[in-house]
Parts: sequence; C-alpha cells; structure tokens
Amino acid sequence: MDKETLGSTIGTTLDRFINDKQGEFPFATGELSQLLRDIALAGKIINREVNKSGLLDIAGAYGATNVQGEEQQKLDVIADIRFTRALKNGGEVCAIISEEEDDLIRLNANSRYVVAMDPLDGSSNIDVNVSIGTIFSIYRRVSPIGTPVQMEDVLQKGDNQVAAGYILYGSSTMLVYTTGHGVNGFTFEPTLGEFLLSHQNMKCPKAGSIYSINEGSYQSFEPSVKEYLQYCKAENYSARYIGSLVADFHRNLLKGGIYMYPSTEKAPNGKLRLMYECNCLAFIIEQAGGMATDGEQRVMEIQPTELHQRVPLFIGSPDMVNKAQTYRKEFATAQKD
Ligand code: AFP
Repeated sequence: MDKETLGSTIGTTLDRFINDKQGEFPFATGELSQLLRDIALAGKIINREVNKSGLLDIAGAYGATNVQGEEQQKLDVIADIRFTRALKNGGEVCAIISEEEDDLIRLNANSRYVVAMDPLDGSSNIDVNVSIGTIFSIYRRVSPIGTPVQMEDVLQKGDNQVAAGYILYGSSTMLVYTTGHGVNGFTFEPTLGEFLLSHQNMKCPKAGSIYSINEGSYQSFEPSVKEYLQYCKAENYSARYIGSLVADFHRNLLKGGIYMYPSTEKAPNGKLRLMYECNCLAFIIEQAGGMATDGEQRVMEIQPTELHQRVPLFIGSPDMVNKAQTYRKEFATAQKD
C-alpha cells in the first residue's frame, strides 16, 4: 500500500470503517453493520469496567458457577449482562449463546442474526491484572424471520459465520474483526472514546517460533502432542502462555506462532468451546492466512451438536499447525499398523 492510501485510512473510526465496508455485501440492509456497532459499544462499556478492577468491588468470584462448572467472576457476570443488553436493545439479534448462560437466550424473533459469545474470556486472570478478552461470532439464521428460533439456526458450522471478532483488554484495548474480507484491528482511543483503525489487513506470518500450551498438563497429552513439543524445543522455539486465549491468540497472530489446547486425560475434548471460542478465532486466523484444526479437521467444518461443545484446538501460523498435524497423522498411522 502506498503512503497516501495508508495515511488516508489508518485512524479511521470503527463506525466509519463499518459504514464504508457495508457496500462489500450485496443487498446489505445495514443490520449487520448496526450489530457490529452494538458489540463495539458493549466492548467500550466492559473496557470501562475492566479498567476499574481493583478500585471497585468488581473483581473476584461472584459466588456461582456457569454451565461449564467454572466459577463465575463478578466481571464475567457484568460483561454478560452488558453484552446481552446491548444486543437486545439493538434489535438485530434473534438469539444469543453465551458462555455464561446454560440455555439459548431468545430475543426478537423478527431479527436475522444469531450471536455466540464469550463475554469475558480468561476470567481467572481478572484479579491479577492480566489481559482478558471478549470473543464473538455472528451467524445468519436459517429458519424464516418471524418464526421461533430453531436449534438449526444456532448450531451452525463455523463456515457459516458472517462475522467474528474479539476485543482484547490489554495494554491498550483492541477490537479485531472479520466479515470474510480480511481482518482489521482497531485500537481504543480513550480520550475520544473511539476505536480507531490501527492494524489494517492483518496477516499471520506463515511460519513462527512461538508455541503456546499449558505444559503443566504434559503428562496427560497424547503422544503426538508430546512429540511436537519436543520438536518445538529442539528448534529452540519460545514458549509463551498467558492462559487468556484472546491474548495468546493475538500475540501469535501478530508475531507468528501456534496455540494448542489438545485433549487431555481430564478433558478428552480439550477445554475450549467450539461455538464461542474456537470458531470465531478460526474464522479470523483463516482470513489472516493461518490455520485452525482440532488435530484432524478444520475447526470451521465441525458440525456442532451442543451449545457448549468443546473441541481440541491447534491454531496459528500454517506451517506450525501443519507440522503439529503431521505428528498426529504419523501417530495415527503407526497405531493402525
Ligand atoms: P478462564 O476463563 O477460566 O480463565 O479460562 C480461560 C480459557 O478458557 C482460555 O482463555 C485459556 O486459554 C484457557 O482457558 C486456559 O486454560 P488452562 O488454565 O487449562 O491452561
């Protein structure tokens, strides 16, 4: 891109960018654009709350567990309420799947879109001032508008996503999203209260030298993952693991690397959720030139059967994901023989 073009687009507000991009969708009605704005607004509100953590009584456990059996933090619950309210008020959404809610949240049956979200991922990091994130996916319902939402509207493959993104509450707050036309990142400018385009047309390096995995579970990884980890060490790769998926993913997207949450003895399908963690990030990484698999197939090809389904995840630079997958295939072949 030449300097003139760069100068004219970097710093564009998210609102303007969304408006300008609406033309990329034939027959666009503006509803998806409005929905993305609603999500950005909720993100700004969560950002405000997250920044007060430590000052107000919003950190710590809420005293309940979510459907995953995980202890909910107060900020998890606040984020869930804020996002649900923003999506409800916006009126473009007919149903929400949230990590924090056992069941589907049914909203306006006259609306076109389904949202899957993890309102605040990495909640165990909240109390210790480490980066956390919001993850979201948007689908178009398949049943007719105006009729009650069906499970088939919600349990769609990742390949059907019309948009996906995340908000990273880090050293600065960023919103990164795709509508299937590349990936763009916006940094929050707190004095203006605006997300400004800062990372245009993001691309994941083809090869990388960072691996991210909770190696504390090494003993219970399957042999192919152990072998791949040995390979990473032999290659002198750097190990980096925050334990906040959005933050680990974002670093690897920018610098090149692989994030892995494989199956373990305790969690045969891994820990991460297909609908509101893996699919969203898989859409983004593929749009940025990377790869996301469950060790066998593309994440976005998996047909979901449950709202809170878990799948193993290998995501990041294509050369690294391919290599990890090679170990897996070799191991599977050796077992057959
Ligand atoms: P929490 O929300 O319970 O902190 O879980 C975060 C998370 O879903 C994801 O953000 C991390 O990458 C992953 O779990 C960390 O899990 P381990 O602690 O098992 O490594």
